[in-house]
Order: sequence, then structure tokens, then C-alpha cells
Amino acid sequence: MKKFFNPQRQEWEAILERPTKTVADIEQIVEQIFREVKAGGDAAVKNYSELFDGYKSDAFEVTSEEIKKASAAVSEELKAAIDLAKENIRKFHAAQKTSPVSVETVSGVACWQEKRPIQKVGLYIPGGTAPLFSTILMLAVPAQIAGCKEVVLCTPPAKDGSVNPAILYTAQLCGIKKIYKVGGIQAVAAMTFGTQSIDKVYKIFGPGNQYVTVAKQMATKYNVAIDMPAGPSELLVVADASADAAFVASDLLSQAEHGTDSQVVLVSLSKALLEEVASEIEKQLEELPRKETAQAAIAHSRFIYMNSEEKALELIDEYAPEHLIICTSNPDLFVEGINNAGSVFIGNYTPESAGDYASGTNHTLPTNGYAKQYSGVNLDSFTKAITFQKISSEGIQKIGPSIELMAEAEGLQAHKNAVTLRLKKLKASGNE
Ligand code: HSO
Ligand code: ZN
Repeated sequence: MKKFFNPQRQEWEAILERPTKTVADIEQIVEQIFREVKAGGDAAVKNYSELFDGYKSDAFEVTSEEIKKASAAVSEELKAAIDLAKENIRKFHAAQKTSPVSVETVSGVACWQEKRPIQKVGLYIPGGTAPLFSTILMLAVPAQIAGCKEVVLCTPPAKDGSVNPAILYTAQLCGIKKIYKVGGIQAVAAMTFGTQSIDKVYKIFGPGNQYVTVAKQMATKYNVAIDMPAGPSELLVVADASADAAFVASDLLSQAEHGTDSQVVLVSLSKALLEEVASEIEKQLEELPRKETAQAAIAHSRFIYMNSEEKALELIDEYAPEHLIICTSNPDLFVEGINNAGSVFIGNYTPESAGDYASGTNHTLPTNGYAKQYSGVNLDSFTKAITFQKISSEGIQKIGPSIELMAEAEGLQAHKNAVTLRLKKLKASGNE
């Protein structure tokens, strides 16, 4: 870890800099795979599944037999835990429903706005060493509440075509009917264009490695939306002497074990706590099965001592962390003052893990400083707002003259005519 003591404002940017990836070579590969999947459909997907995942079959769709087997392989305890998490995520996201907004701006001019579901969404769930089945809950539960008609899930298979049972179990629990054993770039390309067996979608959600991330960006060039630009996961903990060093260390490590590029930052208002957390990390690291990954992330973590809460808040706001844990005796200063963060965790008994799995909030969040302008995934991520209006003869007479003038001033005669013709007709019929 790198330690800093009361860094000056002009040093903050360099201290908090995130790694920049060079995506140029990846982009070329992604472009080629997109071209091939667009032209060749399933056959191209099969080729790349074989090349990248070693899976030599075009039986992409998961069968009900496979689901049954997977369900039997998941323990009852884990099923109950998934149920609890699912219910909390459902409650929190169902509460995000909004009622239609309706305003009569001028008498006879009715305007309203209603949310409608995105009809077809695609979820990408990575496999590999940490198969994140919790992400299925975070995406499929709000998709269902929003009323998305079609939910497609892609996840990479092992060489033998198997998929982690918890992934399959959770997917069917969330009512997903179309589960495909396809991973990586080819999965994103398939959901972008559609193939003989995989449906095209309008928006793609979910985390992934840098290939998947670049592929999702490529999808946007073909009018497919994505949840948000993704980067390595991040946690910033702000703590003072009232924090429990072991808790703080465990939180920092929980983020570190995600990947060697995870961004881990401690902002401490106490020098003693900073040192305690550092030694706790060394201790706890020893016991972790993913020690090597966590160690690599910790190696580039930043431990920053600040002697002022206000300055600490400014620094945090500038960094805009994906996750922010506040363990200070005066949390309100940070809670009320923070402008830029994906998700905030308050107090010694609120680990990030709670939000990662089961408290109810979403764990698909903006990284890489995007918390300055993006929200995490929420119910609205699966809807669009449509506006409606209905104008009566009285209404068009009220606003018509202004429209005519504005259209004229913009040099758009046809726009003006669309109003003038109507006003004339009303005048002729004596309906003034
Ligand atoms: N911390 C991750 C989500 C996650 N953690 C899934 C465990 N499983 C990104 O917010
Ligand atoms: Zn996590």
C-alpha cells in the first residue's frame, strides 16, 4: 500500500489516479467478432466459444434437464440465503416505482409522462473463478418488476459445457426463460445482432472482463444501450478513531479480492487507525483463499491520512468512489455532504458485502469516477419515460399563436402551418 499524509490539493489527482487501459488491440478483436457474428450468427458464435472457452457445440441454450440438475446441486441453506437476498432486492426496487406525472400546463393542454419497460434486455453474467450469481438477482429482479418482456441471460460455459449450478438456479428462480451458455465478446455480439438461437436485445447489463467491457461499448454503436461504462471495482473507506480497524481491513480486503486491479482507498482521520488497519490487513490476508489477488490489489491501494474532515470530504467527492463506507463519529458530515458516490455504507455494522448481496440495494454501480454523472442500476435502468399530450381546441388556441411566432422565427414554415391550419379551421367554424 502507498501511504500519504495530509497531501496537498494539487497532489490529489495523481494520488487517486485510476489505471488507464489501452483498448486499441482489444477493439480490433471485438470489431472482427462483431462482424463475424453479424454475418454468420450461431456458426460464428460456435467458433469463438470453441476458441475462447473450449466449448465445441452449438447447443447454447440451457435445457430444463440442466436446470433441474443445477437446482439439486445447490444446498438448501444457500437457496434460503438467495431467497432472503432476492426478497430484499425486490422490496427495495419495487418501492422505486413512480406514479405517472400529469400536468395541465395551460387549460386544454394536458401533458403526462409514464414509464414503460424496455421490452428486451440482455444480462451478461461472468463465470470463471468467482461466478457472480448475486448479479443475476441485481439485474433480473428489477427487470421483472419493470415488466421487461424478454430477458436473455448469457454466461460462459466450462470446456465440458457446464455452468456453475448457482448461476442456473438463480436464473430460473428469477423467471429467466432464455439462458445461453455463451460468454465474452461473442455473447455481447449475439445479443446485439441476434442469431438463429439467441435473441437480439435493446439493452445489455452486467459486469465482465475488459473484453466484455469493450464489446458492450461496441454494442452501443449498433443502437444497443448498456447499463454503464465499467471499470475495475472500487471501495473508499473514510474512518476515524471510532472505527474498528479489523472491520475496516475486512472491507478493504473484500474489495481487493475481486481482482488485482481493484481500487482500494482508505482515508483515515487518525494516524493510529491507519497503521492499525495496515497491520490488520497483513494478518487477515494470510487466511484468504484469494490471497494472491487481494495482495496485488492491496499493493497499489492508497492509505491517506487527513487532518480535516472537510478536506477529506472534498477529496472523496473528487475521487467519486463506486462504494463509500463511512465509519466516523460524525457520519452526517459525509452523508449529507457527498455528491459523488455510487453507493454509501454508514457505520461500523454496514459492510459493503451487505450491499453486494442482501440488504436490497443494487451492486451494479458506476466506477472510474463515473459516479460524478451516472447512477447505479435501479428500476429506472429497465424503463423509459414516454411523454404524452392531448390538446383541446381551447388549448391550441391558447398556445398556438406562440408556436406560430417561434416557428416563424426559426424559419420553419411547415411547423407554423401545422398550427395555422388548425386555428383557421376553428375560426371558420366559429369555435373561438
Ligand atoms: N462488489 C461487486 C459486486 C459483488 N461482490 C458481487 C460480490 N459479489 C461490485 O459492486
Ligand atoms: Zn463485492
